[in-house]
Amino acid sequence: MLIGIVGKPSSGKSTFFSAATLVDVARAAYPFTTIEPNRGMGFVRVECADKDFNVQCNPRSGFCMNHIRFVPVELLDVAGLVPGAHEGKGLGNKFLDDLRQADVLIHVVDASGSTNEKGEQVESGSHDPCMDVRFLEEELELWMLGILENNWGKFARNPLVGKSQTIEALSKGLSGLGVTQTQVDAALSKITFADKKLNDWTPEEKRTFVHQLRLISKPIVIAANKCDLSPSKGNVEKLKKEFPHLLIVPCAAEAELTLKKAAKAGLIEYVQGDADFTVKGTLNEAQTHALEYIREKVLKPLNGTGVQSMLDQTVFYGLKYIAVFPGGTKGLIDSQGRVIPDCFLMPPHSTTLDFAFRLHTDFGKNFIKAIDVKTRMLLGKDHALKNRDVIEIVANK
Ligand SMILES: Nc1nc2c(ncn2[C@@H]2O[C@H](COP(=O)(O)OP(=O)(O)OP(=O)(O)O)[C@@H](O)[C@H]2O)c(=O)[nH]1
Ligand SMILES: [Mg+2]
Repeated sequence: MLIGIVGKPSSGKSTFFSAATLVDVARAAYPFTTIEPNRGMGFVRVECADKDFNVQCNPRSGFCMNHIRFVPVELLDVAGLVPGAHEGKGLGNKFLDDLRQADVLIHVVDASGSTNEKGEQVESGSHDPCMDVRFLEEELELWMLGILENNWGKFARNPLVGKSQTIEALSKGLSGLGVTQTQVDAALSKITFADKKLNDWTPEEKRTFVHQLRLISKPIVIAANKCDLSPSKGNVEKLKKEFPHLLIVPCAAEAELTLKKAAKAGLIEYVQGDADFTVKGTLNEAQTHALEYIREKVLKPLNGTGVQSMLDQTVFYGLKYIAVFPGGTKGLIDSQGRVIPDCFLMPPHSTTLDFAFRLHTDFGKNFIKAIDVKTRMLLGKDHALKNRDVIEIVANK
């Protein structure tokens, strides 16, 4: 799972990335602080299956605290995006290209309205963040359209017969975007002119198709950032009213980063995603003041900083993924004696066979049956998995 973090300059992308991953990267109040993309691991929270069996797991990756499993997800922080980026404005297309492999995009918006569309500082509350949401969708789609247009001549010239040929041709033409045939098929099912020869598609029809494909292949969720600043409250309401179809999560990335750093330094006890912290060490006056500010301005009104919640909601609510634990050959224990060492994030509608392939191609190819470890029920290859299932795969050796 790769989550791209996008938005205009100075909206707080790198701060969000750093808060989620604790990777130290350049952050500053001037546009284009980030040029080269930053990659790191964040985590999503899952109620661990070890709780159901009254055991303690030994995660191979991520960690588990009080039966809350933190499952790794990869994050990619890219350069800021300005209007006209698809034509080369700002840093141009380079960072759009960095996003090809992303499964979903978290759009970090400056909800305080204190930066303009180029990321320059303006009076707090004076810029309307709704404009940023519209422009980002537009830029992404124009970028995709550009790639489609560049390749159009290569695949649309010959008269194509039938749906499967159209899907194949469009997927080839868009292969640079990391778009799959399934996604192209799904986008075609949303448009009314899918039966028309590609050569007869009008410019408007190409744009409509690209919009549907973007919704499917690069869905966008909104992190309404800088919610510690007062104009954010009204702006979050405005954003939710203007874009009722989008997942919008208020957050304060700077506050999350401060809390995690204070916890790392042993000054406070803070579990990411929690709505409060407890002081452990001796704080000086400035530290006390900063942490109290975060408690009053962020944690109390938002019930947390929103950063962890954004990641959780992106994966489980936005993408509707489920978490599935593999059971070992000895029930919950793998061959090296570890208890429930893995947890996999699977797309919606995944079956036991999909899960077998995810564990190992050989398990998929030689699949015999699956066992629901919680109920000991036998499952066939087409059985649809649900969140927090523990599944043992039985395959021919
Ligand atoms: N008040 C407040 N400021 C924030 C918050 N998050 C980030 N900032 C500030 O916003 C400024 C820009 O942050 P960055 O993380 O560098 O922004 P960016 O989007 O990565 O910017 P580019 O790399 O230039 O595109 C910095 O001064 C941060 O301290 C927040 O939650 N609240
Ligand atoms: Mg940055």
